[in-house]
Amino acid sequence: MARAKIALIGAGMIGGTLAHIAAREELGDVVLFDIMEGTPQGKALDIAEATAVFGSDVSLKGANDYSAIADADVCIVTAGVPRKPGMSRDDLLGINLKVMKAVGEGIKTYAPNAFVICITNPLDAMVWALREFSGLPHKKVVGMAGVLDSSRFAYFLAEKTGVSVEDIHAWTLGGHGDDMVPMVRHSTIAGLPLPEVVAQGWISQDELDGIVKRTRGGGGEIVALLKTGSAFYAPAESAIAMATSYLKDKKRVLPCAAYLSGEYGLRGLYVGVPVVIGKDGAERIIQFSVNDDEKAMFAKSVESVQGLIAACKTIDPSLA
Ligand code: A3D
Repeated sequence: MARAKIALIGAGMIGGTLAHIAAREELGDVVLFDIMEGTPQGKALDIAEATAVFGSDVSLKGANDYSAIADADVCIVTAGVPRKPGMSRDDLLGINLKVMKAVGEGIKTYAPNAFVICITNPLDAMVWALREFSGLPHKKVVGMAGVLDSSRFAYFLAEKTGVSVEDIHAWTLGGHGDDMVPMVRHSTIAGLPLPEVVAQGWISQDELDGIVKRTRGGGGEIVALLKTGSAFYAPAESAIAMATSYLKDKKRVLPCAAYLSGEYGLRGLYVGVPVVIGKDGAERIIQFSVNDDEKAMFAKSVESVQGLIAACKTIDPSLA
C-alpha cells in the first residue's frame, strides 16, 4: 500500500517541527512548502539525513512550487506570520488572510481530496477563510487550537494535583482567543469532574480559577518568554494527533475548530467543539450540555469569531 503523503504548507517553526514528528512517527512521506527559497529544502534535507538514525523509511522534500503538494492526503497549514510580544492573534488578520487566499487556491488546484488542518492565526477566522478559498467540503477542513488549549489545561491540572496527565481529560471549547471556554464541568481527573475534585479538596477553587486563567493566556505566556515568535512544539504535536486520527481512521474525539450547521445553535462559522476525526474528516460534532454560565462564555467567544469573519469580508469582498 502506498505511504500517505503529508503536505506541510509553511516551513517555519511549526512546519519544521511537524515534519520532524511526521518523519519520526513514519506517518507518511513529507513535503514542506514555503515561499522562502531554501528554507523548506534545507529543513527537509536536515530531517531526511536523520532518518537513518531513527530508522524511518519516509521521503522528505522541500518545495517553493505548489505542484509539489499534488495529491496530498493531509495538508497542514502554518503559512503566515506568528505573534510577537504585545500583539494579539487578531492583529495578524490582514496579513494572514492574503496568505490563506494563496494557500486555499494551491490546495484547490493540487490537493482537492486532502484533509486540511489549519493552524494559522487568528485561527477560527483563518480556517473559515481557507475553506472558502479552497472550496473543499466543510468536513475536510478543520482548525487546530482546542487540542493545544486542552493539553495546556490538562498539563496545568496535572502539575497542581500531582496526577498523571494521562488520567486527565480536559476540554476547552469556543474560539481560540483569550475568551476561549475551558469546560470545567466536563473536564475530569480519573473520571471525577473538576467541581468534584475541588469539593474533595485536591485543589481549591482559587487554584482552579488560576489554572483556567493561565490556560486562556497560555499562548501569550509562551510569546512573552520566546519574544521572537509563538509556541511550536505543542501546536505541532496537537496537529499530528489530528492528522493521525484521520489517516488511521481512529475516530478520536478531539476539540477542533469545525464548521457548525446548527450544532450549539450556530451556523455558518468555525469554532472549537468536540469532533470525531476519522477517514471522512470531521465526521461528527459532539454536543456538550451547557449551563447558562457556559452558554454566556461560549456566546462571547463566538461573538469575537463573528467579528473577525466580518473583518475578513470587509478586507476581501470576494468572501462576502
Ligand atoms: P513561522 O516560524 O514564522 O512560520 C511561518 C512560515 O510561513 C514562514 O516560514 C513563512 O516564510 C511562511 N509563509 C509566509 N507566507 C507564506 C505563503 N504565502 N505561502 C507559504 N508560506 C508562507 O511561524 P510559526 O510556524 O511559529 O507559526 C505559524 C502560524 O501558526 C502563525 O500564524 C501562528 O500565529 C500560528 N499559531 C497558531 C497556534 C494555534 O494554536 C492555532 C499556535 C501557535 C502558532
